[in-house]
Amino acid sequence: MWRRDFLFGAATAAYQIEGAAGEDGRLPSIWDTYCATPGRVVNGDSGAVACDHYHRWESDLALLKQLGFDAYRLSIAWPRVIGLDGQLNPRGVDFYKRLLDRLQQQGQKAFVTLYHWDLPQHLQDRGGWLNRDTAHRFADYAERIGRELAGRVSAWTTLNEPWCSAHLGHGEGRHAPGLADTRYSVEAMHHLLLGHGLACAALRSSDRAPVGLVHNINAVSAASDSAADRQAARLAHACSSHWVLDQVLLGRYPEAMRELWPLAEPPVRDGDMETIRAPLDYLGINYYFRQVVKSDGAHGFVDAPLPGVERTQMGWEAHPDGLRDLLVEFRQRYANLPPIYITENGMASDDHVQAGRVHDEQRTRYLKRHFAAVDEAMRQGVDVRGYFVWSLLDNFEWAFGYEKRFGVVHVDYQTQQRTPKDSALALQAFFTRRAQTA
Ligand code: IFM
Repeated sequence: MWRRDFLFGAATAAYQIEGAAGEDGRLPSIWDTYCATPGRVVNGDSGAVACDHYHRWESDLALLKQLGFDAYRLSIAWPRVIGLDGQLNPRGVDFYKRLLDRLQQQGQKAFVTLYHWDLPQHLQDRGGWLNRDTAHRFADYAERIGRELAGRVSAWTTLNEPWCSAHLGHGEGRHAPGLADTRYSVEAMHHLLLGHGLACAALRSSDRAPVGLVHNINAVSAASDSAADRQAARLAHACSSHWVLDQVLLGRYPEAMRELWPLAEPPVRDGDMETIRAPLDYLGINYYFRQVVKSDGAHGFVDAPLPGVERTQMGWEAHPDGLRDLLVEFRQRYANLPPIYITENGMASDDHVQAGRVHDEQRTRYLKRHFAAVDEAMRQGVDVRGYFVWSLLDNFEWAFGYEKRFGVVHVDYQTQQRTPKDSALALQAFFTRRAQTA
């Protein structure tokens, strides 16, 4: 059923796995600062050591190969590769060169993200994403690293989940830099997407690999059939899906965002929307759950979780049909929808090693059901080219620290021992069968 050129990969991100926070000239990032702020992260955890991948990358890549993935999605830590003077830091860059070379030797494709949330702290000190200049600093970084790594990358991603950077980081304070004002999230979103548009051009001038953006979406349902709840669901859906896709694919902001946050005006200047609407070679979609909402009694929405539904360790509702329905909706809404990769999908569970095994049946079931949803979307005409499980390894789950385990490979943080979970073994068996029948 899966075409042989459909890519199955695993994904990670620099801050969540690398550790080595002070090595080889890496500068502090906003997540180092956020983690060091009491009360921000569960148990006071941080990515200072994480999965120690910076020192264990060779065995981690060997495992990636052994499990049979076609591709690996990773991110580059901006503060590792660009110094205070804006020049490349060769020691940081070499780490990624070695890693990408090994992937190439192993015959696995590299999907490389430039920004998975670890903004250099010195740029935050000058306003971060609230300062328009950060978009230009991002494009400089893209241009330099694009030139340096040209030929080693199968696909570039400018930003991972700008929604989270903008809204969780600036509107709700649940992510770094920890600001909480919807006017900030609207401003940060504009500068992030401006940076994305500028970086698209910079990458294209440096390398020939396809360039895309990764957006996180979730399904949204109304808690009841009342007009107020349906209106709430319409706004929540626009906020989670269209507020990114409309800008990058249609070159305009969704009207619903003005209804939702009438006081927050994006700082658009002449020419910005054309830059933001740079054609995408592909769109990455990250999908995890459904959100059920009701009216907040005014002009907004609040969560109204359903009882009795299947949930993951995050408390997120497993709802694979939502992924299918959203993909089909996007195909109808955006005439210029590019090919899609599911760049993240997966779940957290409270996994333990018992006699050398990790029995994560819920994850295997969850993945199968989401594969089926992607297959159904493809049958309905959506051009999906690949799927990446989140995540290869258990890792630092941002404000939740290390308690939430998303890996198909278990990590013992005391010993750094890796143990493929049953879900990883099921994937491995599936990849082997697929290779035999291709
Ligand atoms: O761990 C994160 C990842 O960094 C971005 N997407 C969602 C994942 C699970 O929360």
